Amino acid sequence: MFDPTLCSPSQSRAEFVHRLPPSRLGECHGSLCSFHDVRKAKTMSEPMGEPRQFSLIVVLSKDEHSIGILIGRKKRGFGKGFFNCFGGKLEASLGEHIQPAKGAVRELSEETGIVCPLEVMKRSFVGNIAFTFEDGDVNPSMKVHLFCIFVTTASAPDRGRDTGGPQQFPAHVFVRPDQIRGCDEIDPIWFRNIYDIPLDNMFADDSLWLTKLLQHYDERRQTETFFKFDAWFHFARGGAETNTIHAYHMAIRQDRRHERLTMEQKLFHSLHTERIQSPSIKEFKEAYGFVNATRNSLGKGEKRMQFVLDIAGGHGGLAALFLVLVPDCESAVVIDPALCESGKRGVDTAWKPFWEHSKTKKSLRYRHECLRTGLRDELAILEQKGVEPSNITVVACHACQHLTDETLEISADYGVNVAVLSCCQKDHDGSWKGLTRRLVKGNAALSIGSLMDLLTAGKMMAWSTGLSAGVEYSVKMKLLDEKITLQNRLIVCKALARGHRELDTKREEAHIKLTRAYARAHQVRSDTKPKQPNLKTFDPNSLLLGVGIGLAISFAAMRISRQ
Ligand code: 8OG
Repeated sequence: MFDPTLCSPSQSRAEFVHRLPPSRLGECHGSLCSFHDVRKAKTMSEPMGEPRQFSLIVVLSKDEHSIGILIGRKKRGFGKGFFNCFGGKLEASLGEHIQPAKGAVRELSEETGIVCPLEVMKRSFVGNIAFTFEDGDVNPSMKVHLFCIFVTTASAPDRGRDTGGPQQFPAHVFVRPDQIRGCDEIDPIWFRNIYDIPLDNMFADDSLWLTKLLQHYDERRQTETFFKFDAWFHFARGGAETNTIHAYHMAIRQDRRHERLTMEQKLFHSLHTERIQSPSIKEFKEAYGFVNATRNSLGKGEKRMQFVLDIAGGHGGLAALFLVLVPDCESAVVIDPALCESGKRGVDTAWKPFWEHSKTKKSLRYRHECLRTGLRDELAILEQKGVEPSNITVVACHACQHLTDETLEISADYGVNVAVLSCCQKDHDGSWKGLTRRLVKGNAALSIGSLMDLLTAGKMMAWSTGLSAGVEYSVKMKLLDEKITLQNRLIVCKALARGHRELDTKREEAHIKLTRAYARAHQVRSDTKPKQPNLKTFDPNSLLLGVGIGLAISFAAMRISRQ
């Protein structure tokens, strides 16, 4: 819990230039016990009754390069003239003692115009700060409930949104550019360079905890680690006038919960904590299984999913998960004539930050068009750009038979990889349906869905499939967890150049085996012609035996004729 770096000067590259000198910041205590010992020794009168309760909200912003902070100059009240974060006294009559986040929402809105939903504020709780004073009789003790939010200036299409971001902490709030304004109590000002904040004109404790918090987010902008702490500060007499600390203790809880979670759990949490209904949890699990099975079948490290085209992908959840889970996946395009605005927003809110912060630049695009024109056009564009067909994968989740057939057909025309999970399989001329009733194993008949999928896989394995594009397909059928969906047969077709070693070698091996088997069956050696009689190879012993038998027969015949 104790962070020793709090006691030493900042180790970071950038320094807070206006930080108060150590003589004003008091002694750091590694334990709460030793802090309280000093506090008691340095207090003229013990605080009476319950501490007064306040809210305090740190407002941050971030762009690609840095984070900024919004602070305000106090025009009146405790600490008048100081710069500070926003907040104020909790109103018990409004239920704010029970729900401090409520008070934080109210104060933030009054002092800055920023409207933060209560749920978001609750999630943004950082910890409690206890302030005690040497002259406790004049300055009663205080308990501050600290919150921290990030705000993003929303462009017109985003205005309907109030929250975003993948993790529950720190939360993001969207504001209109003209929304932030002050009030008669405080004037808000942005400090785009956090290291410039006027710490010499702020409460002394800010030089300790606020600098730590800012450094945390400045250094870890790309991660979602929490920075939570509780702190205790004991001020020397004189309160805000002397603004000097005697002793302090900070218990930092760098919550690494999210670091321990698997990627699947993080993605799930993101949907859950943002209360997103579309994509649904079922759709998430299905898409997650789809991406992993495709990745395993197409082979990792081959860049086969560099460009993904998602057919009838709706909200784009599947395409988004390819971007998140496949490091080499650079671009995903959803081709679907239907608009799914709320689902798109859900995907964006829950998962965009995961691919946005990856090392490679990635993009998700929507094309509202049917696959006949949309897919062909996208493939033609990639072809024109000189993209290798083997680096393109077309995917379709829950495609009906017709969609499956066309998706596979177009993909084979262009010689690209393709993975489909079919549903509503149809037997066009009805000739297979009857057969399924007879194809019984034990008591279980083969379903028409399974049979049609096998036939579809077979079509892709046919010698002629992909011929015009110079490829042939290595086809696998993967079964997703049937607890997620019963339509769980994923057909993954890997495009291989004709004469590709993988298929060639297998065919060659099969040919050799067959030749040997043929030779055994016909008792001929595969590498020699059928034998012709050859005197030279006659055994001399058999010759002698033959002559002997011949003589014996002649001798016996002579004796019979004499009698
Ligand atoms: O309602 P009023 O503006 O007086 O509330 C005081 C605000 O100032 C409240 O948000 C809590 C905050 N505050 C203190 N003391 C300190 C302090 O030592 N450091 C910081 N950063 N804020 C403080 O009252």
